[in-house]
Amino acid sequence: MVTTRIPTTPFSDQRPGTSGLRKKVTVFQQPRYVENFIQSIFDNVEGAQGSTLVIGGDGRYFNDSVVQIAIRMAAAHGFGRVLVGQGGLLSTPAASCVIRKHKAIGGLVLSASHNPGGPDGDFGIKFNMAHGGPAPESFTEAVFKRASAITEYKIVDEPDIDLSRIGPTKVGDMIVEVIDPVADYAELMEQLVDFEKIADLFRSGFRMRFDALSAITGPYAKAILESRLGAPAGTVVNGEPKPDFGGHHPDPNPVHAHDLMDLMLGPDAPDFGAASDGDGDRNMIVARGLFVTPSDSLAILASHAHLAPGYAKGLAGVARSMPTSRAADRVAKKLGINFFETPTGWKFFANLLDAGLITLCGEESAGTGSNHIREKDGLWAVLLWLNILAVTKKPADQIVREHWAAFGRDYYTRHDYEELETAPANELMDALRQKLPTLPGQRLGDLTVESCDDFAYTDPVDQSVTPKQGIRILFKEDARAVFRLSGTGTSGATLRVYLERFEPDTDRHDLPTADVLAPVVQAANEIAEIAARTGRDEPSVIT
Ligand code: VG1
Ligand code: CO
Repeated sequence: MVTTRIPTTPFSDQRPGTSGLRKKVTVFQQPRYVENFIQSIFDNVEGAQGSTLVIGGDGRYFNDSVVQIAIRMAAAHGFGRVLVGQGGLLSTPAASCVIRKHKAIGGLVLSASHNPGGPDGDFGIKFNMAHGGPAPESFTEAVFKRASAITEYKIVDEPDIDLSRIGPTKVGDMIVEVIDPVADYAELMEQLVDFEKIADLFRSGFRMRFDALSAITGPYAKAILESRLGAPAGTVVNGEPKPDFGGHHPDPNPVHAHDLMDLMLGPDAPDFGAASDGDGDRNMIVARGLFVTPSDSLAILASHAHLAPGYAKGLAGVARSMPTSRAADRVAKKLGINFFETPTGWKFFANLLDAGLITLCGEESAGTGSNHIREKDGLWAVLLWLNILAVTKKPADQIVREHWAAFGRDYYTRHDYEELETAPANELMDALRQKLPTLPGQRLGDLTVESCDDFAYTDPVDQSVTPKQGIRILFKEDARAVFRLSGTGTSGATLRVYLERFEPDTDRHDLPTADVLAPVVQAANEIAEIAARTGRDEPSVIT
């Protein structure tokens, strides 16, 4: 085996964001760009010698090239074994599952998740730790520091391996095992949800559509829903992963998954609809005639999880990201279990899960998960819903309405202003911060500001403090507006404005969301001077 040390110079932009390093494919295609970043990760992995590393991605354009580079670099770095999904594929939750099950030291997850793919789209690289979850900020900052001063990387001079054949081969002294990307994951799902009951549900004539948006979940959903649980062939649509996601924007929300929305709101709607994102960690749930907001879905899963075998003993606690609606808080309160509010991004849940403080967690951006792995998990959420539907024998929309009747409804929407110029977007946030002391007591339309802050999080396990995680404005009328800048975008800045209002009155649970939230939208726009500072009258996407 010939290990070569290649001299290199740093790139200044290799700082990981909310979920790994995400850039345009063309940025990653610069010579040495991928190698620099992977070397900077490996240089921060303690105990790499002889250990197991997991590699896999969502199959987007450039995935296969980076898998081969990563394998050659892993061999040069002294890893003992690499587990790689067949075809270089592993969904993000499956990667987390494989890392944990095979006691790997960590994994390289190649994905830009919900961002579009293809030669003009996005690519990403993320490192997950031995617990299966995204690396904490202390690690990603160390990677950035290393990448900013890197002088060489190591790689072995070996040919590409055949990723299509399951089984072991050698690259230098290192064993590479090409594994079935679905098997370990499917086995884990079987322990958590009642496959028998769900199979009975399908046998009884229950019909659903799962839209994989031509991304990674197709093979997983077909293997589990159609082959194992007996859902009719054709239940999974857009089930072949494609390098450009067939032109789909693989973000499962009512705007980008509009085909599913049209079906579920139309006359031929099946009983249940679901979709997942590029790398399989997000889920969208649609009842017949009713989109279930991810915030509601988290709350509903929390209050019904005990109906599934994996959660029959009840939950230790629930956590949600700060911008997620407060629906889950009410469930936690009623159940008398722990509750935590974390910054955006899955990495903040890992400590709480590891410490056994929570069992379920979720984000408004369609991420839901549990202590079974350390990533959010799209198909798992769908299966847990199916388990609940199979046990309660109620239609999904009835479950949602009964939840609202019991706990009240949190009307919720998110306005995204994409591809803003970076400077004015930062100025908008700075100006908001400056204004905070003057806001309490201010009246905007019918709303009065009760309190506001710049969210800072102290991790209850390791006491690490993460400041400046978004501006929260709470109104006396039980409404809330949250502002933050995205950490996953790849061009300019994206301003996210999260808007919600609580409605306890059952008679007011069937109003159009946009109408209920109009005063909150108005107040938020005014406070942040959005139109004046961004030059935009309307958000780019409303979900
Ligand atoms: C977005 C979401 C966040 C999610 C992150 C990664 O981050 O808001 O909730 O955890 O994407 O999801 P941001 O910083 O752009 O708001 V995934 O499925 O793209 O890995
Ligand atoms: Co994702």
